[in-house]
Amino acid sequence: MKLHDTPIGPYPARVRIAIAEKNLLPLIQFVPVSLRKGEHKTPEFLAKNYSGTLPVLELEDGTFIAECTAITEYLDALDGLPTLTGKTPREKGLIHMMSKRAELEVLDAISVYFHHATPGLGPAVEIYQNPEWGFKQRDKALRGMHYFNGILETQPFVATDFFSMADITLIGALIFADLLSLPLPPECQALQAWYNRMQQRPSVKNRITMSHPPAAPLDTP
Ligand code: GTS
Repeated sequence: MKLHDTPIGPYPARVRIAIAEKNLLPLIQFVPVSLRKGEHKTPEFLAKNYSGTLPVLELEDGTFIAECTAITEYLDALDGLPTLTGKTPREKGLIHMMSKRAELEVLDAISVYFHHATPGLGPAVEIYQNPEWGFKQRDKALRGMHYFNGILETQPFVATDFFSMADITLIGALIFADLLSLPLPPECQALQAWYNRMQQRPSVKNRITMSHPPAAPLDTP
């Protein structure tokens, strides 16, 4: 399979974390796409993903799957032993709901802030910006962080009692906040403690370097 992505992106990070959690790295070939050069808006790329966003998973039969949740569901189902998206109907419902909530209330809001109230990907890509909307979305994200702080005061993970796609989505949001130097509200201590814990997971820690081939062994004469 091919993953069209960019190593440092917060949305690609979500799929990279899922790949590592599911031990699927040997099956993935990474295809870099430059957002700053606008490669994701070319007709060739739009034919792969109408929305013009990363990441996109390309299957061996030429099928393209976009959207982080859809890609994660696909990868999680491959071995018939879902660990990230839930086994029971209750788990599946809760994980889907909390992942969507992390997207709507925090991650996507930070993304709008990035594209509208900061230089974003640069003038060639950001052809329309509305800073007022961007700052409103930043404030929405900060309110969302307070909501998740409350959740994490009473449970160890975002949706259930185990690590799931909902945690991955919120991790993506806080990676985006880090990239933009948008600090977590200091009173969100449970959220900060959870994030510190999540950053210790090898899947999160190694997400950027995972696409680099291992150093070649030294040639011996
Ligand atoms: N809903 C999509 C998903 O879940 O996959 C959103 C994907 C998305 O916004 N990806 C970013 C993107 O393509 C990648 S990154 O910013 O995290 O690196 N942004 C470019 C753009 O022009 O929106």
